Amino acid sequence: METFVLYDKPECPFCWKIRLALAEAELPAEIIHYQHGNAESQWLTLSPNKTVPVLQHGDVTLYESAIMLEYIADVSGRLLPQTAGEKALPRLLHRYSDMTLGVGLRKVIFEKRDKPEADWNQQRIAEGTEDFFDALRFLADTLGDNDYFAAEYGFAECALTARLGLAQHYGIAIPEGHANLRDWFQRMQQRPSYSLTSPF
Ligand SMILES: N[C@@H](CCC(=O)N[C@@H](CS)C(=O)NCC(=O)O)C(=O)O
Repeated sequence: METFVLYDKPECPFCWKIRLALAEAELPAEIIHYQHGNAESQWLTLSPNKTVPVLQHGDVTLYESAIMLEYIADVSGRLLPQTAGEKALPRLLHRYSDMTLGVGLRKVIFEKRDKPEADWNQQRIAEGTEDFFDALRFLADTLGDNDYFAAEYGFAECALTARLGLAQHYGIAIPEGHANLRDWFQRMQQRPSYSLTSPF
């Protein structure tokens, strides 16, 4: 199989999700920091959105992480269940991770990242944390007693593991009331893909 090339930023949740997908699908990949040396000028020509991740595979170039997940699933035959109905939930949860869970978390990270603690806006952090906790409730209910969000490891695991990994690093723990989600995250962190892809 031809090697994948991923233009990447370590702490970007979209990039981390793709690193996880590549690792879990056991696809060969070269990870390039998008701002290193020549990579920056190459990357700028590849992404019309000027965002990372960008994924190249042979003559295919992808610049939206949702499409990358679909491509990785198509190429590897992993990460998505078989039927249209079974595929719907992991796709929806992946979207939920980016569009809903990510909103509160982003507020907290942008407030804390690269700033001394004395400059943090605590109200903004509290608001972001509350939004994040609100979004977690739906995930805990959806997971229930299952090992994975779908029948097996897939899109939801890649997307949510990256978000929860970032949350943990920036001081937000999954509330104790969501024991199922805490256990799920612990299991995700024990997988080889986590240590292989974590920026922390
Ligand atoms: N919808 C895009 C969003 C990607 C995105 O927002 N990436 C951010 C980093 S997390 C980015 O590249 N920002 C510009 C920069 O860092 O220079 C995707 O899913 O791939």
